Amino acid sequence: MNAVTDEQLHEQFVKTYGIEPEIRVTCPGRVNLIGEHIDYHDYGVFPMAIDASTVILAARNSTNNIVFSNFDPKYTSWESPIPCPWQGSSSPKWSDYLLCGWKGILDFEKSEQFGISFLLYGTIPPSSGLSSSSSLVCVSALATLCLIVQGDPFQHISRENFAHLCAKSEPLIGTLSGGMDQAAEVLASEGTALRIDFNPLRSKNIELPENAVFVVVHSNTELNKGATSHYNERVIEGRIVAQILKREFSLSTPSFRLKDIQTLSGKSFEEILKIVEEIIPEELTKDQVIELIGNDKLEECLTENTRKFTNFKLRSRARHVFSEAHRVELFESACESKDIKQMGVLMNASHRSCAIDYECSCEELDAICELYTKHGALGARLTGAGWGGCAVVLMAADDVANIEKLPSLFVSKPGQGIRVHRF
Ligand code: ADP
Ligand code: NG1
Ligand code: MG
Repeated sequence: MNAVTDEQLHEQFVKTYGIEPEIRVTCPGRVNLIGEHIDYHDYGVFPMAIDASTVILAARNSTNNIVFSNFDPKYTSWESPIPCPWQGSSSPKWSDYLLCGWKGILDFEKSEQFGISFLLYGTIPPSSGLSSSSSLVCVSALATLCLIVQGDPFQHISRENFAHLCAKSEPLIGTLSGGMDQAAEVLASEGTALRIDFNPLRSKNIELPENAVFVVVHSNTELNKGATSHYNERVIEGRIVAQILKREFSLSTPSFRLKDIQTLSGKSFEEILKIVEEIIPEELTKDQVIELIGNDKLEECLTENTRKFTNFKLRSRARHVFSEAHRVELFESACESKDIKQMGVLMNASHRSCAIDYECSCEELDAICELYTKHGALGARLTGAGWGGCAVVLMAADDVANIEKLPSLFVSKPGQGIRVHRF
């Protein structure tokens, strides 16, 4: 679709609903520079917001209906009378992402349901690792909040708490996701990347070296995470590793996040990686997991829609998580000392680890990384959950001419976070 102007969107809203919009919320997508599949273990990550975004126009209506429509006709409109009984979805449609944000805010505000009209328009390539899904959740949550409270919504709830609320709401579509995407999209400031840490959620603005250019390249493949079980499988495998390590270190914490286990064990990254090689089996069947940790501990790891899994890869998954978390630390130091070569080395290592140990790449993504590396990229890696979608490539500014003829989606500079305009 061609770019749509604010005026066209406004006109479409009035035409669709016969009322004026009260609010416009704009939320960016994000590209993760490094730190993949570790946010759900509470390890720090290193994303930045991008210019591509999702926009929502919103108003209260007097019809006692919740109505969502999309400027792009390929997304069919959705409507429900209130009270709407929605509690989540296991095969999400686009409207379900909006319902996540809507429900999160109504529950938080302890608000009665009321009639609302939303019109959505998004320019983030969907299912491509640039987190279009979270931007739908966040625009919906903020629009709902702004229809309930007056003035600046971030005087009412801090940006951190709002991002946390959105992160807790998105799993209603069935993905056991971490909090990176909502945090990146809510906490970003224009011009700087972010180092985000969890539990409690906090972020630090980090300036990227001036001679570093990040290019986002689409592999022309997509994966809708909500419609497959790859992502949840990885989360569960990590939880099982955590249970085995807890037993090894005699820890009594209820947490099954690998960062908590590492912290409580007092082990360095090098030490814990060595222990993983020594004691974590490469692969186990469900029965073997039960034999090793007991049925109760396995049950703690599973959710209703992950109970069906029968085989678990463990050692290589753990190797990825601990080594990737370590790479985030090293990347931050390299970035601060403006060592872009080292940043590239770490991005390449991250891609290898995602591809080989975490098995979340695909042929097309590997080919993109190879192609750009051949043309002088310092680093290239998949971004987001993977199995399709986009790669992020680091070029030295002087070498950008080398890639002019290659397919690229956009050159990315750190963009701003979610924002609201009241008409
Ligand atoms: P991503 O990596 O982009 O977050 P997900 O698989 O998590 O990918 O989410 C993609 C889903 O988000 C799509 O299948 C669609 O339901 C929804 N989505 C993304 N962009 C839009 C849009 N502009 N309009 C409607 N729905 C969208
Ligand atoms: P994408 O691919 O943008 O949906 C997902 C998760 C993140 C994180 C990354 C992998 C959601 C909402 N987001 O991102 O939490 O785990 O994969 O690093 O599921
Ligand atoms: Mg997503």
